[in-house]
Amino acid sequence: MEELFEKMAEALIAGKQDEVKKLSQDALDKGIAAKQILDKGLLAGMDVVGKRFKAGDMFIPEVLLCARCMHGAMDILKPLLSESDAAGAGTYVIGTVEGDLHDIGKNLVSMMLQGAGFKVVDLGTNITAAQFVDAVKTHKPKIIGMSALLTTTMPKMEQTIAALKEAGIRDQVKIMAGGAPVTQDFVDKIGADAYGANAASAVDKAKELVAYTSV
Ligand code: B1M
Repeated sequence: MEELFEKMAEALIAGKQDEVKKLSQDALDKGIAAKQILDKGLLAGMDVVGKRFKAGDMFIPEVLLCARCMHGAMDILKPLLSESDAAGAGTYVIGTVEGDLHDIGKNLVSMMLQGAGFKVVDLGTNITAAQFVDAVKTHKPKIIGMSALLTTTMPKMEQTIAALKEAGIRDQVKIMAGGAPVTQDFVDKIGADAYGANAASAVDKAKELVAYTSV
């Protein structure tokens, strides 16, 4: 069984979408639980991908291929996983802020978070402060993540935090911000809880925030 998990992780790291899907189906046919396939095969592979990406040994196109492998296999596994199992790390609401249509980085972060076991609610792009507030009320996430690629849309992050405060729900959620022009200093200044410099570090920070809120 371990050999099958290893093959699955290796195929995922190599970005072989059909093979990952086939190996996942083979494992199910052998009676292996979907949760085990997710944890020991797919997430084990994504963990390596995250580490290599962070170390600069893998690049965005390769990471996107791995994320696609994950998605392909998840299509088979999702119906067999209970919601609580699939979202072991908690719910994460993500979106690109108002006025900003860039979504490649956000999508990458979103896929990596799913790979790490978060249930991701992706609001899309051009998301207003009011939409973030509504999403927190509706989905009750542990974390919300805002992405901005334009210097002109960065202030929307601070406005969103102000709107959450005004709605009285700031303390119910951790807030993460990222995107090319965003820095740790900026994140500190606007009062967010964590800065994600890239997709891999966003996942690490999200895990830390969840561990912190679970204590
Ligand atoms: Co735009 N654009 N763009 N663009 N674009 C930039 C951002 C720009 C730097 C290009 C430049 O001038 N050199 C510039 C911004 C300048 C500034 O504000 N200082 C710019 C501009 C000006 C514009 C327009 C205004 C151009 C125009 O119309 N005159 C316009 C704005 C549209 C709008 O949003 N309202 C525009 C449009 C576009 C396209 C539609 C053509 C396209 C977007 C397509 C899409 O996203 N679907 C586009 C692109 C592709 C870019 C560049 C070339 C690439 C961005 C990208 O996807 N990078 C970009 C130049 C550049 O960055 N080199 C540029 C790859 C991506 C994986 O990286 O998004 O940084 P990134 O995400 C990283 C991290 O930042 C982090 O993790 C990701 C993975 O490591 N991260 C997070 C991101 N979000 C995170 C959230 C987190 C944590 C980490 O927690 C929640």
